[in-house]
This record gives sequence, structure tokens and C-alpha cells, in this order.
Amino acid sequence: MERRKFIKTASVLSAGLFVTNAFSKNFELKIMEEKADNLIIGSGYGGAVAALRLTEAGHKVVMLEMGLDWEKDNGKHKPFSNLITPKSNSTWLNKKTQAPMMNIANFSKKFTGVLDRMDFKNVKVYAGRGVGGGSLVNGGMAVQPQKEYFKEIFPDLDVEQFWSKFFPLAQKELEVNNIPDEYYKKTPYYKFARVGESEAHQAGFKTVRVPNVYSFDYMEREEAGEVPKSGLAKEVIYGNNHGKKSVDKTYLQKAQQTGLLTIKDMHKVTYFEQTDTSYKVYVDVIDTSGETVAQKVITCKKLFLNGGSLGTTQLLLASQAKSQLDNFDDSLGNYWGNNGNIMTGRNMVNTLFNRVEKGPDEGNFAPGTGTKQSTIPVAGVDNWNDKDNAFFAEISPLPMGMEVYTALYLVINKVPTPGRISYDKSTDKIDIHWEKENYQHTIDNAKHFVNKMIKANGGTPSGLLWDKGFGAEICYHPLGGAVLGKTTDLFGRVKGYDNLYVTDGALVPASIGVNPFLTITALAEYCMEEIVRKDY
Ligand code: FAE
Repeated sequence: MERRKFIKTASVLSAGLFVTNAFSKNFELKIMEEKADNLIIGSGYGGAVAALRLTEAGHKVVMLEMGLDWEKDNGKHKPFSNLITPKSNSTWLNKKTQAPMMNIANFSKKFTGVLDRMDFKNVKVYAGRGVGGGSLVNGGMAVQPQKEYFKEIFPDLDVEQFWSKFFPLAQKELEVNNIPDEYYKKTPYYKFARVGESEAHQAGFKTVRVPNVYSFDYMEREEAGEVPKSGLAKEVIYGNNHGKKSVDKTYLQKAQQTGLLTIKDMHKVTYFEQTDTSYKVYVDVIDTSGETVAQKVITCKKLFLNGGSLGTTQLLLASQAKSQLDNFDDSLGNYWGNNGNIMTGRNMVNTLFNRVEKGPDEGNFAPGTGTKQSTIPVAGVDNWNDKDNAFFAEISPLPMGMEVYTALYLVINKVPTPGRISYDKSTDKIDIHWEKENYQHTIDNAKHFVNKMIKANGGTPSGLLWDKGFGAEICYHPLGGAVLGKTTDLFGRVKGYDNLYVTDGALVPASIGVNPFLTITALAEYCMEEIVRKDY
């Protein structure tokens, strides 16, 4: 019905003209027809890699993004908010912030802010909105997975080629760097991480230092007072105003320099259909309150879906249902997972005296995790090789501007039993089927970790946070739904359809064992190399 409504109006149009959509609930809604050779939906990691590799090879690209281009009109909707005093630009179309904790801010109006949360039974999925996608809101941790686990997840890929070519390429293009050891050891802003590492060692765990896309050169200058502060001024999940190399500053900037990339923000794709030689893509153009102000039908030769795990899977399932696309592989919507995400914490108050006397680093520390904390994580607890309790725990900051005596962790686990995404045509919404069997092991592993930390260092679980201290609902790393080698071929070409591609987090089946964007970028590089070479 919706499709007929849209097409009936659009079919009387010639390219580029406006008309009134008399069938729409909004009487004055305009519909436009446009054309593109290559259309990319979504401007996160997958979309950014596709844009650079296509434009570099001389192909014109139009990219659609449902969120704002935060840099347009001289950054009119910036600065981004910090964690403590968020404004409406922090949050995607909600009058209250939706962070994993500390949601005290209310706004008079909804705004197309930078951080979105999509709530389902048992899981709340976070995503970045705007040109740059998740790279705008994430912590920048650029972690390479364990080789053995990568092999297990992608048995058909040439692992050596990934290690020698695609991971280094992704690291170079994303401008990954490491925190200098000297700086890490002396700055008060990383006391929380040093304490975290030291306590983990006391508990018998191994820790690793983790590369990041936040410029540590910039951060040192922040601390010296030479440049405006960002990572050292509580900015991260609501966007960084400085310092972080989000993909709008790397891949997309390079693609734009070719002169062949056009990015259209505030363009929310609803579904697509196939004609004999092309795809017709249906788009709602929205304003900053989320209202649809115009509609478009964009006809393209090649269509690249890069809306992230949930966005891409929703577009495929919605198009299957509304446009009778019957050739998709049965795996579509399956192999979804939260990368084993669970947040947990440890309350350190009763460790105060321990720490003063003989605490970590031979008593160099005053108690607690510090009043000054960088928002950019650089260390993790690597327990991946423990067969019974395999996990990787990011040592996360909790920059409240005062000593909170709380250690915070984002724990990443395997996902032995993946979930599934379904689509309901009557509501035009997806659902995630995610039950205890999918995530109970993440709670068990997090308990094992926190209990060992408490035994060695004192403290208690952070009972006031989440469900008795274990936030198994919080998902920063949605993965899967249109998986490589199943819903697509081994290079991201959607099975059953020509000229239709997926090159984002939807390709990764449920988990990758570490924070995922470096892997998503490397996979996109690998897919695009083949697609540019063979399909043009
Ligand atoms: P993504 O970056 O989500 O990009 C998809 C884009 O498509 C978005 O801009 C959407 O607005 C847009 N879009 C979706 N649907 C539509 C539509 N229908 N029409 C038009 N546009 C659409 O996808 N990962 C790490 O590796 N390290 C970290 O430190 C880290 N920290 C994180 C912290 C937070 C708070 C969050 C939320 C995530 C974090 N992640 C981290 C995860 C990482 O950002 C995520 O895996 C990638 O961004 C996924 O990349 P994709 O290209 O798949």
C-alpha cells in the first residue's frame, strides 16, 4: 500500500521536478526524482571505505545519510555536547538523553542529535547518527582481533592477506596511533587506566595497551593548554569537537577531494525495489525535528547498503517485504549478535586504605581512579585464551569531574548462540530476537571477572549501576544480519541480486572478540578491492 502510494505520485514526475503528494498524510509533501550511478546508503565505516575506493577509481558517487552533516553551514549545530551537560544535539530524536547511565538531561524539543539508542526486548542498541556514523560517537579504540578467532569467524577468508594487507591499510587510512608510554605513565588523565591495569595484574589477568584514532599528539597539547580540550573535556559519546579522527576527517574527506562524491544528509532511506536495469530507492528527507519534509525516488545502477548492522538488515528485510524481492538467501536477518557486550563496574570505596598503604604500582597512587579522566580508552584486560571464561574487557573511563571510586569496564565475549532480526510490515519496524540463551554467558563471565578483581583488590560490584552491576542490555557493537559468505558472496555482493552490495558491520556474524570498527574497515577494503576491479 505504502509502495503504491509512493509510486503513483512519483511516476508522473520527470527528473528533478517537485510536485505535491496528494496521497501523503502531509498534504504539501514534495516528491523528487533523482538519478545516480552509484548510490551508497550510510556514511559510517563501511560507507566511507566504499566512497573512497569508488571515487578514487573515477566513479561518481552519491551518499545518503539520515543524520546531519555536522560540518555544514560552518558547523551550525555544533559544538557537540560533553557527557556532563548534554544539549539536544547529543540525542537522536528524544527529549531525554539515552546514555548507559546518568540520564538527567531533558530537552524541550526533539532533535536529530548524534547518539541514537534503539530499544528491543533484552537489548538496547547504540549507534551514531550523522556524516561519519559510529565514528562520531565511539571511543576510537582500533583493535585488531585475535588471528585464531578471526579465522574461526571467517573460515573462508585468507587470514594472512588480512594481516599483511587489509588491517595495515585500514590502520593507515583511519590514522590509528598509540599513546606514548611516557605520556601514559605520567598524565593524571590516565590514572584510571593505570589503576585498572595494575589491579588486573594483582588479580592474575593480562592487560594490553590498545591503539586509537584519537590523536595523542593533540591530547598532549590539550593537557599543555595549547589547543581546545575535547577528550580531556569529557567529550566522546555525544561527539568530539577536536582530536578524534572520525571517518569524515579521513576516508570521506579524501573521497570528497576527488570531486566525485556528493553527500546528502537528512536523507532517510525507507526501502528499495528492483527494476530491469536499476534500483529505485525510496527516501524521506527529514528536518531536525525528524519530520518528513520531502520524499525522493532515486534511481541508481549500483546500490551499496551501509546503514550499519541494524540499518542495512532493516533495509533488506523491508525491501523484501514491500517490493516482493524473493531471491534473498534464507540467512538474511540471521547471525545477529551484540559482540558479547556487557558493561560492568567495581565500587572501590572499601579499598581506600589498601591502596594508600601498598596499592597498585607500589603505592604511587592516591586512592581511586582520579578526578581527571580522559574519555579515550587505551587499555584492556585480555582474557581471551581462558577457555572457560574467554573475554576482553575495555578499561573504560568514568569522567565525572570528581573522584567516584568506581572502575568501569565494557566486557566483550563470544556469541556462541546468535540472535535474529525480523521485520514486521504492518509496523514497518524490525525486532531483535535476543533471549537469555544468547547472553547469559556474558553475565557469568563478567561476574567471574569482577569477583576475581574484588578478591585481589577489594571493593564490591557496582550494584547501583544497571541490574545489580551488570548491564547485559547495553550494546555498542551490533554485528551481523547480512553475513559475508551467507547473505552475500565472499565479497559483499548480495546473493540473488546483481549490483547490490553490503560492506558494513552487517557482514560480521555476531561477534569478533574485540571492538569491531577496525575489522569492519578492513573487510570493507577487501570487498571494495574486488568489486571495483571486477564489477566495473
Ligand atoms: P555505522 O558506523 O553505524 O554507520 C551507519 C550509518 O548509516 C549511520 O551514519 C546511520 O545514520 C546511517 N543509516 C542507517 N540507516 C540509514 C537509512 N535507512 N538511511 C540513511 N542512512 C542510514 O555502521 N567500535 C570500536 O571498534 N571501537 C570503539 O572504541 C567503539 N566505541 C563505541 C562507542 C559507542 C558509544 C558506540 C555507539 C559504538 C562504538 N563502537 C566502537 C562501535 C562502532 O562505532 C561500530 O561498530 C561502527 O560504527 C559500525 O560501522 P558501520 O559502518 O557498520
